[in-house]
Amino acid sequence: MENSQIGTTLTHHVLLQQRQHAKRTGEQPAGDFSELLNQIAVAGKIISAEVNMAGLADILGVAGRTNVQGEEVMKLDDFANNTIVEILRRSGHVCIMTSEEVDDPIEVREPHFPGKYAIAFDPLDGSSNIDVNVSIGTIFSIHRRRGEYGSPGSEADLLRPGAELAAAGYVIYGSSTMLVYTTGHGVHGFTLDPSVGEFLLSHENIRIPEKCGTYSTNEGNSSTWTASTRHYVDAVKSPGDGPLEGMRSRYIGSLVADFHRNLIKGGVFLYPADAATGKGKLRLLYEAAPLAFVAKHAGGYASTGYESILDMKPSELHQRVPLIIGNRDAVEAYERSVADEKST
Ligand code: P6P
Repeated sequence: MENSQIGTTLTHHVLLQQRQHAKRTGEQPAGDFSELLNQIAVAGKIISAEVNMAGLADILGVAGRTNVQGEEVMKLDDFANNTIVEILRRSGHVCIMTSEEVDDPIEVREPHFPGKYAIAFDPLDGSSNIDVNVSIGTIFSIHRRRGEYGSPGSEADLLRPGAELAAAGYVIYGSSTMLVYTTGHGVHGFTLDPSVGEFLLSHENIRIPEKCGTYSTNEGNSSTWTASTRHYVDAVKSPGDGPLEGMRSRYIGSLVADFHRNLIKGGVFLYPADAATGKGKLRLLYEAAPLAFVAKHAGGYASTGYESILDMKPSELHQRVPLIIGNRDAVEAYERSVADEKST
């Protein structure tokens, strides 16, 4: 008889998921993934504690500079990056990583053991919002490596379509710290109880609501938009009771916060292509693809406007893409808007 007063910890939940996987497939879980996810959770807890101090650090005038003791105080995104790299390196479950903060791939070499996963992450997305106390987040994606177990990982282990991901998720540092992840069997949210230092299951099997009541985009960029983007945004905000009309606007300017709100309440986020260059701002490997994987398994969808984000084969680690993500019908309507423009 389970003791329900304890709540479901992340570790317990992952083990339950693995037992269900074992029943489905007959494969006995090795426990590697649950250990890896727990290490990501440890990094999230460490970063959360530092993020929550950031405001104080600023008051003391030490953020990002040399503090009163003459010590170099790391910028928070460097701190977050170093924390994740070191924890994953020591985990023994990662053979190679790529980070938004580091140009080259980060290989795991002796004395650490190169494990069977390849990780891409944005250690602290939206970090420019820290000084104004806006929610920010860590985004991660996990591929099972292709090379021989124990051999060094390679860039090829990372440059794979999001559809092949083993897992993806994010940690959002907001009014509370939450970890949201999926392995393809439901999207599950855990809220950090700082009094015990545990992530406890708070949002089991998240499904993006049917109604897409919100659009989220930086309308300050509208001069760079294509005609189809302008047409789409004008349509969704026009008065009306249609499923894709009369939407309210919400834009935080922090991808994880905007995505998480839409996941919980329904909505569509757009960082569309620049009409002049055809390029987007957000990164494929550690922003668009992991969030697209989460969106898919919560019943949503993500596209560049031209193709599914999860189908894209990355050409390089820090590749940028346009991103339209959220309620499936809202994203597909954007794709139709783009197709209509191409056909005229
Ligand atoms: P803009 C934050 O800098 C970020 O990378 C994402 O978190 C966010 O969605 C986007 O850029 C905001 O960009 O051009 O609207 O300020």
